[in-house]
Amino acid sequence: MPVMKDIRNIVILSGAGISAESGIDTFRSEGGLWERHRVEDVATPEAFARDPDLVLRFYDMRRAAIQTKEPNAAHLALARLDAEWPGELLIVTQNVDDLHERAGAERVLHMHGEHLLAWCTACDTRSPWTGTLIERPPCPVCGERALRPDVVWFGEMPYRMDEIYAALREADLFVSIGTSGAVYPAAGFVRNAREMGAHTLELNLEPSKGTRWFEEARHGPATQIVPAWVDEVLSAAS
Ligand code: BV8
Repeated sequence: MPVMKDIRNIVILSGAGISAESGIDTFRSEGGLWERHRVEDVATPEAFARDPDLVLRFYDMRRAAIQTKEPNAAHLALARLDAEWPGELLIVTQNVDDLHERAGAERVLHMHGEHLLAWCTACDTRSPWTGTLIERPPCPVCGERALRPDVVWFGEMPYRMDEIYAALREADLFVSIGTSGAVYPAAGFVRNAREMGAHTLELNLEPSKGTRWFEEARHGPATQIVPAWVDEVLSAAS
């Protein structure tokens, strides 16, 4: 860990691994989502065009599931860091659950969208959504029956990329938590950060696909290694 007095701006990237101990399926771990569903069948625009019912049921099931889960110690530790860190901090999450927010974090950016939003393809507005979409409910804004999950599928542009790259340019510390490094552009952020001189740290259950790009790596369950790291950062900064 670098000398913390030199650290002012922190960018954190989180993935499914931070929510695993809350009971939310990851994608590529043993028994993960992609073992039971082919990505091409449920997480692409082509899949939605080909079989909308299959895709809507897949997201209806996951939207309902996350509402039965609770944030874990890793989410709570990041929320504490968000509240107490004196410098810039941005939690860029690839996750579409709301556990960072329910833990109390505020500076959260969902680059792949959110389960709890429905996107109207007729009027292009987004509405909070906790129910199902399979019955083709009317858009709360325009009334059209044209709602889809507000989730970024493969082949679609992730959200707020300009803000993310701007934060990476300013970062003194980039921390990746619970992600396999399998999907771009998120998997490339560590290299953007390094090129700009940031220190890079991987916190994951095991080495990710991109672990060689990180100056430092700590491996173990997020509920153990993330609170320990947050304690270290906040005590070094005080
Ligand atoms: C885009 C929302 C253009 C949906 C998701 C060929 C080469 C390179 C790239 C491509 C290529 N062909 C196509 C591409 C682009 C493609 C891509 O990267 N494909 C991959 C498969 C090769 N990417 C896209 O299409 C993206 N869009 O590129 O647009 C563009 C380009 C540049 C700039 C702008 C635009 C859009 C991708 C978004 C897809 N949507 N999610 C949904 O949720 O249903 S992706 C989904 O998988 C996640 O959001 C996440 O991003 C990704 C990886 O998942 P992880 O979060 O990492 O989870 P995973 O299960 O994989 O890993 C869990 C990790 O946690 C593991 O390492 C495990 O060890 C660890 N873990 C487990 N338990 C714990 C733990 N760690 C700690 N504690 C624990 N207890």
